[in-house]
Amino acid sequence: AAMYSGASAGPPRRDFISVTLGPEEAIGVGGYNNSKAWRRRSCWRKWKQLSRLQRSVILFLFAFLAVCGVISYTSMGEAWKSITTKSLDDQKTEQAIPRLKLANPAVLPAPQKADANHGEYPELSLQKPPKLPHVRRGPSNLQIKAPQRATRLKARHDTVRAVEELAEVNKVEKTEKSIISWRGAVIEPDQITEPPSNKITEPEKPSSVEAEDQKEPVPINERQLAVIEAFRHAWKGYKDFAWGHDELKPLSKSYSEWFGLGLTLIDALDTMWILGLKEEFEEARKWVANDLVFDKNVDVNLFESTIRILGGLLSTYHLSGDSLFLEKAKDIGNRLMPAFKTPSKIPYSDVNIGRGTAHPPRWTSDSTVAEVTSIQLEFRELSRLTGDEKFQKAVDEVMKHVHTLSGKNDGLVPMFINTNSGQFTHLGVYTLGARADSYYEYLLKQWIQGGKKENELLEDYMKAIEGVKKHLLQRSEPKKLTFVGELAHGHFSAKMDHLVCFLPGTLALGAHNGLSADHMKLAETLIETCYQMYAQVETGLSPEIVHFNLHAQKGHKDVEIKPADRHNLLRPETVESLFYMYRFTGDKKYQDWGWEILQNFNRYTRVPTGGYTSINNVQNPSNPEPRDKMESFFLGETLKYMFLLFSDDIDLINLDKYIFNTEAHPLPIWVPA
Ligand code: DMJ
Repeated sequence: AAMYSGASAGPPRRDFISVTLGPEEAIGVGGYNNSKAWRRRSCWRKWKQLSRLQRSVILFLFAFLAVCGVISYTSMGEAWKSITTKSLDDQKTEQAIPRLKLANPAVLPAPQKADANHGEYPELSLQKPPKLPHVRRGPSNLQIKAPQRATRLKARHDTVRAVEELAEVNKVEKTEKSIISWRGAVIEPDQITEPPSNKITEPEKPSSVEAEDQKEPVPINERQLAVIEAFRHAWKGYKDFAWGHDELKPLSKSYSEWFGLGLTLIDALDTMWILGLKEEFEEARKWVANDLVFDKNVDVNLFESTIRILGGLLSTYHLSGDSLFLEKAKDIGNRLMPAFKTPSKIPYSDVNIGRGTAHPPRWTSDSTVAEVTSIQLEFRELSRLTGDEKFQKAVDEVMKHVHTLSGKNDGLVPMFINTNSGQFTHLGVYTLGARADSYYEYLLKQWIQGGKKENELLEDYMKAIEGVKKHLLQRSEPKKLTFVGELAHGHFSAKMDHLVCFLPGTLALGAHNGLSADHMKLAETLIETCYQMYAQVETGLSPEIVHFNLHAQKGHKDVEIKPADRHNLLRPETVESLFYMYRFTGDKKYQDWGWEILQNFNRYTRVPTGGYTSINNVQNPSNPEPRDKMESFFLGETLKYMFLLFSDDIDLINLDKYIFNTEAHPLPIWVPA
């Protein structure tokens, strides 16, 4: 090629040169533009010289190469895009992975709180991120091993694959969940729980109850057997005459409706589970599955339906692991939400669960303080389980608002709050009884439920107990019983509701959780008083309200009863406190006191044909005047606490892992002690 260089040979003949010259020579002779035009022409000629077949083959090759080029360009583009948007995708993947972890039923959900935590409860924003399934806390026999598959998902960081695999994992576990593991009276929390943290959207289930988690049942003792017998008798009446209705009327062998939602049946579900009444439980479960319908044009009381229905369904879900109960809990929880649509966000007392409307009672726009501040444990837990923060947001807002309100007296709250203004009304009256009681109980219990981080709850609780000591404690004559009276516009009244007898148990629970030892001392003196409210009465059953004598009078006991107050509704508060006191002290006298009470219920309130009845006159053993009504809390609370009181198994609803709502439905503590 060098010998025919254009530089030495002069202007070439195009045909000859077009065949023999290399590119170097062409550029050297005529410059780049000239040679390009020339090459185009010579190529065209060459093309024309090819046969049709040759041309077709070349064209086909070109077409094939073009297709390949397009394909490889597309995938290069993707690769490029993924490089340039790497940080964004990384974020997405990181978000997706924790979600997957949360969605793994091996760990209970840890929803939200993010917004609600700012400001009022700053500590909550420090809550830990969700844990990997394999780093769960708690005794090893309670830990459910994470499916290996779910762990692998994290390492792979392949979001699409991970989602598919997760669906498979969930499918398998869903099938497992539909089989209820019956553990009767030996209850262990079947999951390690976490405090709220990230928002999640996947519904969660408790971890499956595996064989290795099962313990040998602790034998049931005589007194517990007596409770089981009492429960069965009560249940027989309910089943025979009131099945699926709210309350049994044992004398008239009929029933009464309050909300028309099978209140007694729902309230009793977890009691049956704890007492080990498998057949009864299964039968009741069927009713819940087939007949419990919330889509009804009916007004329900927000507080009562929250503590009994929502609370009962949530605790039964936790104990049984049966998702039916969670589904029902979600349904009723959603239907109760319209109550919070008020100008002040303090909820109305009543909700129509079918229509989705809410309203205050006809005569006032006030709500009861205890009612609006004793629905928090349940709605907070519902948020944690569903990943939907709206439930918790609504109830936390109420607590934050009440925290800042004026009108308290050394931490003691009035009994009413206005749903328009958000202010306390009827100022100046303070009680630990009706309309205020469980406000105090839920301050402590929310603090425990949330892992003892929400300082304002603790602050309000501690202040309130100081307020009780300062304003409401007095001693009676002749026995010098310490009791909790009431304050009305500066005047002390020696009146105490039986409802106040929740207080010794709550104080003991606080002391057990690290609060002042003084609280335990006060609990010990107050439970003695509550016991005397039974022991000093002719039937050995407490009236609804007592008045204590402040001055010794010959022939008078400490406890006086007014004719209007001498009824007994089979209430649980004293037995509840006896249970806490026995758990924390081991002092058998508390069991003995409870045993006396059970015997007196059997003596004066048991109806031979089935069921127990409220009575009108605790002072008349020969005719206690049955009222013909068995309240749902007799099965939901009184008999449950009785059974637990007589048990020596601290793992039968371990108080470091569960917190009882005010209707005795145990809910998990988010970060167990
Ligand atoms: C129950 O519904 C609850 O214990 C509530 O806190 C008070 N009233 C009854 C039992 O007395």
